[in-house]
Amino acid sequence: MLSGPGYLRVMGAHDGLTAMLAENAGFEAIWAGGLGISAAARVADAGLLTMTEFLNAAAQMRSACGLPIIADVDGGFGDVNVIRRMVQLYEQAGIDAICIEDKQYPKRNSFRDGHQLEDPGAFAQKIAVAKAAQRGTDFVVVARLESLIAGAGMDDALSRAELYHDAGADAVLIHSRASHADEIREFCDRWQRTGRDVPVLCVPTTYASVTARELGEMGISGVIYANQAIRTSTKAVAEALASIAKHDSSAAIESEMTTLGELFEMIGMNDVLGDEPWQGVPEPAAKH
Ligand code: SPV
Ligand code: MG
Repeated sequence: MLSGPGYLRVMGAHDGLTAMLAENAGFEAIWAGGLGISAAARVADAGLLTMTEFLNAAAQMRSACGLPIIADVDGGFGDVNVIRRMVQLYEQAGIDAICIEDKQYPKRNSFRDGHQLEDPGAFAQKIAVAKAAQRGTDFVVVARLESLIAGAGMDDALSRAELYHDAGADAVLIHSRASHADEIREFCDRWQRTGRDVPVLCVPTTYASVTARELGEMGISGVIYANQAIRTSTKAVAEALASIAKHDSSAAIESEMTTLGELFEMIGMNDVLGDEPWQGVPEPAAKH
């Protein structure tokens, strides 16, 4: 999935409908992101939702769109035994990839403070167990590096990346919250010099002015827009509801809303069976 030429643009979704909207907009993959899924439930992104809640959200996206799905699974929800079961459940649900991050429980969202990195060896073992647990050959395990987020530095990120790759990671995600892409560029340069042909993903939330194409030119294989969908919809809904409350009417925002016809089309209302009279079982086509 991540090993082809060029880079994937991966859109963060939090439910089936946003996954479908991402597919319609032309993205190449879905990020079933913990922040988005948590926010949609109005719960903090702090290791509070259970694995089942994360999995159900990803499975709903699976039903709603045909794109590859990379599921954010925080630190893996537990020890290596939990990791093993988690991989099997995600794979059975048709999820293409999981991304496990090297932070201790309870994790904090990467744009907050107070991070505790996992011991590198213990995390490498989680990756090895995850890879051993998959039943098919195509399932992808992404090891997410939080060294730059936790202030542990670039050397730590690179040595962990090598360790996680040796443990079987199919790809790494280098997370940065710098306001420019210098850290991403440096990581990619140094990673390429190791001679390891392993895809690198990134999340350009704070360095949003850098395009996916520019990140691709630095050596990035997957650009994840992790939270733009939930942030867009939150703002749009809040503004629309405020307008209706203020005017005691929705007339002022009619043109800003999806029409009922468009919504019906999106959710397959036109394919609902049973609205037409029973015609009997169709005759088989005549053979010549
Ligand atoms: C998420 O979308 O939940 C992520 C990415 O983990 S970030 O919020 O950028 O840490
Ligand atoms: Mg997350």
